[in-house]
Amino acid sequence: MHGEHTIREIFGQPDLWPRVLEGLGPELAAMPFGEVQEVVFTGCGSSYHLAETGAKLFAAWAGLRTRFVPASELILFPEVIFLAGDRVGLVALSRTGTTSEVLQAVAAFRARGDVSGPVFGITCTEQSALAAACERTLVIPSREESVVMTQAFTGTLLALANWALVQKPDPLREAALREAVRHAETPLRHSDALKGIASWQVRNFVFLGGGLLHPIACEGALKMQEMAIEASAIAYHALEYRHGPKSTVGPDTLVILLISEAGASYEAPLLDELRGLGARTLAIATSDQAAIAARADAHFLCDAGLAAGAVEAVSDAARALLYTPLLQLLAYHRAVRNGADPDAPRHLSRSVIL
Ligand code: F1P
Repeated sequence: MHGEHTIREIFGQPDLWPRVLEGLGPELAAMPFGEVQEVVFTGCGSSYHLAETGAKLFAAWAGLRTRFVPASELILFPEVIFLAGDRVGLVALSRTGTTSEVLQAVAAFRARGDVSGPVFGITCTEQSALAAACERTLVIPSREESVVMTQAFTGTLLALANWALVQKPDPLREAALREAVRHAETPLRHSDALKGIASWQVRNFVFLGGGLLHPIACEGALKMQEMAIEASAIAYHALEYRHGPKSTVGPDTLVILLISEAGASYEAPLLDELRGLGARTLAIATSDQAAIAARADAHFLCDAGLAAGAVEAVSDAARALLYTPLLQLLAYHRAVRNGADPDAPRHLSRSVIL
C-alpha cells in the first residue's frame, strides 16, 4: 500500500505528544537565551513553518522580540536581518539536521564578528551535522520514515510551546496545553470524513489562517503539494485573500479556513463571501465557534472532550496543534485518491543537500 509510513506517523501523534510534553523539561531548561535583544528562528520547508510558529509563540507567550527567516535568506541577505553590534539568539530547525541551507545559516551566523549570541538547534536526529554545529540541540523523539514531515511537525510545535513556557511560566497555559495533548485522538477521528472531502471535484486548494494559524495554513498547503502533487495549493493570511487572490475563486476552489480566537468575527463573513462566490468551504474551529463553522459546506471541531476553558487558555496554540493533523489527513487522502505515494513524493528527498 502507498503511504503506509505517512499514515502510521500521522496516527502516531497521540503517542508522541505526551512524550514531548513530559520528556524534554531538563533539556529545555538547559537552553537559556540570556541577555538577547531578539530571537531569530530559521529553517526550510516545514521547518520554516515551525520557525514562524516558534517566533510567534515566543513573542506572545515569552514576551521576547522575535523574527522568522528562511535559512536561505539568512545566508544571502544577512544585511536586512542583522545590524552590527546585535546580540541575538538563533534557533535553527531541521528534522533531519542535514539541510544544507540551515547548516550554512548557522555557520554564517557564527562567522560574524559583529553579531553575537547563542545558537540552539531543534531536530529529530541526535547524531546530525546540525547538532554538532549548535551550542545545544533539542532532540524531538520522533523517527519518521516518510519523506514528508507530519508527526515531527506537531511534536516540534509542542516543544516550542513548552520552551516558550520555560521562558515565562504560566500555570494556566501549561495545564491547558496538557489538556489539549490528552485529546490528541480527536482530530484523527475525523479521518473518514476527511477522506470524503478529499474526493470533492475541486482543483484549487486555498488554506487561510491568521496569526499562529498562518504557518499552519502554509503547512496545510505544503502537505497538499508534497503528498498529493496538487499544483494549486496555496496559503494566505485569512483576510489578505480578499486583496486580489479572491478573483480566482470559482466552483473548483476549496477554501479551508482555520478559524482563530481573535479573528473569528472577521473570518466568519469571509467564509460567507467566498461561499457566495461559488467556492466550496471547509471550516476548522473549536466548539465555542460551532455556529460560525457550521456556515461552511463542511466543518470540524477539534476540541471535543476538552475541559471547559482549556482551549481558551492556550488559545491559538491549541488550535495550531489540534488543527494540523486534519490538514495532514486531508492531504494524505487526496494523495491516495490521486494515486500518489506520500511516503516518497516525486522529485523530493527527506532533506535538500546542496
Ligand atoms: C526540510 C525540508 C522538508 C521537505 C522536503 C525537503 O527538511 O524542506 O520540510 O519535506 O522534502 O526538506 P528538514 O531541514 O526539516 O530536515
